[in-house]
Amino acid sequence: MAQQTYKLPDDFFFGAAMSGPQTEGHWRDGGKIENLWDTWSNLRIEDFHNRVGSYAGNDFTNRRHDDLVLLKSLGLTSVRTSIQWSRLLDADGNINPEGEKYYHELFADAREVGIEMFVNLYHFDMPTYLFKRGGWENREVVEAYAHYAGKAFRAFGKEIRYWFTFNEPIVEPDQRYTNGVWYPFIRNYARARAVQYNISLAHSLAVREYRAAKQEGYLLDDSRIGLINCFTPPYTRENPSAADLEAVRMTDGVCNRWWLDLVTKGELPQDVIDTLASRGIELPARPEDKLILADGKVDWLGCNYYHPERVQAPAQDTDENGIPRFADPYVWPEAEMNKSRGWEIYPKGLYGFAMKARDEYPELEWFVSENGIGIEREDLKKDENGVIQDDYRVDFVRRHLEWIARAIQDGAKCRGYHYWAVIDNWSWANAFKNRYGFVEVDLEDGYNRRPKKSAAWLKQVATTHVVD
Ligand code: BGP
Repeated sequence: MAQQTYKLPDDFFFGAAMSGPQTEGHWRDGGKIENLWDTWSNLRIEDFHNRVGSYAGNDFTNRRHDDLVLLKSLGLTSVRTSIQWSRLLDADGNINPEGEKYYHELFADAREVGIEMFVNLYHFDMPTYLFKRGGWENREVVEAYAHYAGKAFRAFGKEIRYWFTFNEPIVEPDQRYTNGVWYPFIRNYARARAVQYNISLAHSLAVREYRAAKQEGYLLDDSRIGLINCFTPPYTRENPSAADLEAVRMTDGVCNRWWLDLVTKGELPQDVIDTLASRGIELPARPEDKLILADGKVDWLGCNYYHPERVQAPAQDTDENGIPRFADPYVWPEAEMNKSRGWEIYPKGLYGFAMKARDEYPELEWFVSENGIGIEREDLKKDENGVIQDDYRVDFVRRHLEWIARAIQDGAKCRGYHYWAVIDNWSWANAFKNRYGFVEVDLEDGYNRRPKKSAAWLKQVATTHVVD
């Protein structure tokens, strides 16, 4: 695309995304119980030494006021983080007073600084004791989540305007139950879909709790509830076969339409459920579930976008572990890659999602809830003053914002942009090696913050809404 200047709307909000487990630290303080990352997953991180992982986060709890001031000074007006279930509630499901106090203080800091906090309730961080009872495969855990959501709405309802039930609910079924990448490293497609189904119920029950709490006067009148997922239209090869298009339908159905239908229509896509059933994958549905899912409609949506999905017809019906395959990855010969992360860079994919939302879900308002580029060993890219020279970050974000601006011109109801993660934090993939920030966190220097070269550009765009 030829470089030209784009203007984002004046009321388009610009901010930062982060999560509780990736930033807070203080994993055993203030009555916090353990979650999955605390208990197991951090053990896989090399160079552990209590400096990385959820144990220390990025030292946000100690620095939160200064961090919010820093974000504000970069022209940002909103920040999304998550409440940690394992900090807010104890193992009996009661409010942990110190946890509640922590979040009241955080939200008060944000108000004082002039930052609007967006709050998400779940960022892959199930309390360990609930995971031991079966996690998302157990209906009691689904109900425990709804109970937790109800407590959070009632505790902070007068302080928070923008609420989200889940971040990327498709990722836990995939990473924990299909790909075997995250604890408990399972490879079982049917169990993954059962988890996905139960998370859909959990989302819907939480929305039900939200509406009830609103009616009871616990929430701000203009508050909103939403869901955040990673969305992208899947692309296939040129001149696709019928089987390639079928791979597109199922990839889109499981990853995108599943959630889009849930949050706009209060139902799940029947064609997807039928195809799963035809391969022997039955969801753990009960007669009362239709009414629960019907309550899953939201006020708006967050779209996390990092890379496109490229798929083709699967070479075999099942993989070597007997897992049914509906699609194989397709490597586009012209793909531009972020080699650090192994993700394709394709800014136009955001435009693709925007047009899909405009055409197929015309009432739906949404915003870009995460987008960013993670690079390893950025410390090798410092100039003589110790400032990381990250021109690639400017290039990445500018190109994505251009496609957002074009989508808005073409009628997309996109209301804002949150960059992941303006201040470096630890990554599920590889701890602190993979850095996303416009601001460096120096692990060798007490977690000190130091703006990278790109920070000046971010400030310019966030304050003017002019992308050039
Ligand atoms: C998203 C998650 C974030 C963040 C980001 C970057 O899927 O919502 O929590 O981690 O991806 O991914 P990674 O840290 O694996 O590089």
